[in-house]
Amino acid sequence: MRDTIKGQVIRGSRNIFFVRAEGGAGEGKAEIECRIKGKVLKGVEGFYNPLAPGDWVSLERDPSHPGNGLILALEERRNRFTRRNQQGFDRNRSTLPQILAANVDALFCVCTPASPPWRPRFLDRLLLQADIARIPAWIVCNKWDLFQEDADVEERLEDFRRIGYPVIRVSARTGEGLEELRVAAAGRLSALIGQSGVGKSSLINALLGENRQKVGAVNEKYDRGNHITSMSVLLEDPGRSTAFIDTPGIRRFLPDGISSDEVELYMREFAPLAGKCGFGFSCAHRTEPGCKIMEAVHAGVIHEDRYESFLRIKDELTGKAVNE
Ligand SMILES: Nc1nc2c(ncn2[C@@H]2O[C@H](COP(=O)(O)OP(=O)(O)O)[C@@H](O)[C@H]2O)c(=O)[nH]1
Ligand SMILES: [Mg+2]
Ligand SMILES: [Zn+2]
Repeated sequence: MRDTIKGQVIRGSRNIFFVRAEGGAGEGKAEIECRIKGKVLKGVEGFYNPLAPGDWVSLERDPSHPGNGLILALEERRNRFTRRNQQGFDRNRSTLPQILAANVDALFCVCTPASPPWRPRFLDRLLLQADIARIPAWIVCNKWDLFQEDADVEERLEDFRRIGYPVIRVSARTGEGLEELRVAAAGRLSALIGQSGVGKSSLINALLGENRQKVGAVNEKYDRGNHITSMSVLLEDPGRSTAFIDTPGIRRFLPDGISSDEVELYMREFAPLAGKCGFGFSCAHRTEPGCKIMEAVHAGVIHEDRYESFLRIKDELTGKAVNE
């Protein structure tokens, strides 16, 4: 290893990270086990984990552990996808957000029409976070082989498409729709995010053409998760042009990085109406006369379910309600 080299974080926990970097004279890229030099990394205070897959860092040889590295600094991030998932979140028990992926080109929000059940409100939250982080998001509706006539699924998928999120219906099992997903992923670093059991790891295996990630059973309790992936991990195709970050299954999701009165600035079909209500920015969008957001709901410009998500998220961010 040269004095100081650069590498990309592939996986890690709170204090041990695997970084892919030039391994030394003519060795090519290698995964180096690293620790943070001096234990604290500048500029990443306030998070549960200082580094996530996708991050670029500089490192040097660890003098006390030959073959290992010491991380010196984090290169500036292009973006980061974070989550808060603690139950009973409130101002006093506020917990540190976790960084799930960094420097990604695309976010694939994976959902299912069934098994686990269709949960569009959860998608609303993932998409909101994608927009907060300014990461282009796709909806990937996996297990399409299990789809049976379901007006709610069709209607909500159509509404997501209408407000500007591309929707891909796919089956990791039958291969249906996989080509469309492959095209969307080509040449990019994409993070797959969604509840446990929706098939994130199965999709990555299907796209990479080999079983790189463990696949779990869908837990009958659905909200428990199978805990096969507890940390994010970056996986690349052999050509190294296309890569994926597999993320841990998420049960609850509270948007990170905005306050309760900013939700209307980030939910994309609400944003053009923010501040336009009769009471301007002080409108709570619940009962106020001249509320442009409620008018848009009545006119069908904002879907009722999205409005319901909007109100719940606002409540949760003020600590009034517990995450669903
Ligand atoms: N029917 C069906 N089952 C699938 C599909 N994709 C994944 N599964 C199954 O769903 C379960 C969970 O998959 P997994 O990839 O571990 O989900 P993850 O938790 O999101 O990574 C496994 O039993 C998979 O075999 C699909 O397209 N159709
Ligand atoms: Mg998985
Ligand atoms: Zn209003």
